[in-house]
Amino acid sequence: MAVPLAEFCRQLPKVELHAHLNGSISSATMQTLLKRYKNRLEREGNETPQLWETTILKGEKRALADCFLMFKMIHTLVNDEESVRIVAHEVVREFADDGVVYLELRSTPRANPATGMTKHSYVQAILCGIDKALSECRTTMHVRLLLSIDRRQSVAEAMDTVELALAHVEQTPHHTRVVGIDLSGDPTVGDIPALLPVLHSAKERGLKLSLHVSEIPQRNEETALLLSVCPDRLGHGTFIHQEAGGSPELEERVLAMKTPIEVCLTSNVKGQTVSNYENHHLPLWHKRGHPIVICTDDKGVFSTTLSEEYAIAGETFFLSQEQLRQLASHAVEHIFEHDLKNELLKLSDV
Ligand code: 6MZ
Repeated sequence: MAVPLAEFCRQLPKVELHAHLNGSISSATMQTLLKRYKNRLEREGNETPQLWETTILKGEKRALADCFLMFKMIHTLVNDEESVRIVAHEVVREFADDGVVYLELRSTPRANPATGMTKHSYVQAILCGIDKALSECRTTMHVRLLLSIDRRQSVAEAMDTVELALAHVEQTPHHTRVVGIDLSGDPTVGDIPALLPVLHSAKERGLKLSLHVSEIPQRNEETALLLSVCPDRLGHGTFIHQEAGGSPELEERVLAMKTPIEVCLTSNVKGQTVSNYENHHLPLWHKRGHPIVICTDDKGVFSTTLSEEYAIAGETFFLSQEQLRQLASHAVEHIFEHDLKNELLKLSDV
């Protein structure tokens, strides 16, 4: 008898390639962070400021702009090395529990002079949390990290992130966890032409690139510029395909480049860039045989899991369990850690 879809998707060995650390915090961890934050304010004799919601529950939606307000709120709570360690540890543990065998997390290095956290110690704290989670993990799991450039950052800040990533690679040449750079942040802001040389430099110096492109409509020109850097993967790309409101030229260019697209179903529906699951661009690419990878984006903010995203894709687009297994297996080809591909392919073939 066939295994029910939800259970099949949970058991499937999965690869998560698009997960923002601070967007992936579960409500349970958020409670821990809130308690820590309130205790600290009380100790210092300060009043707790108004706290907003940090998760969009099942069946609810928000404007994309409101999602970015949630990240601001989360950053208020994740404001020192210990909170970063807690978050990285819990997020990795939860992905492991969900059957993820290879995880590429991404996060924007942040300094906070008030707590002594520097961008360097921020990254160290993530690595420390990942190591702790892996040491406790009962199953095989691999984790890598991309450092994110926020679109609103200056060229100097973006370059600092590239240098930080390269410094980590140099310090740990044979077992580096930092494998690349992500470009993300509010898609309505930022000076992309100014950031292009930084992205080129990262690529030339050996870092992999995953760039958010066309997450909102009418960004064809900007997306064309970002494609000129030859990114290794694209985040969202919701409005590239001509049937999704992009352009035939852009669609053909992406098809010819064969650049994998990280698709985030629930994120796009809850953030209201896509009206419903049925109207998502996933099947448009899948039909053309273009590589897509199902991802969560922000499993905490959007209240989802990678297993649920596979199940939603299966149900919405009438994909068989065998097709879902193939999607999970093909995702391995697009990981940024080349040396693990064979080992992971064996896992996903069972
Ligand atoms: C663009 C996003 C995003 O870096 O603090 N981020 N950027 N589009 C999205 N779609 C909803 N979701 C998250 O994680 C939070 C940060 O990731 C980016 C934003 O810059 C957000 O502030 P980190 O770990």
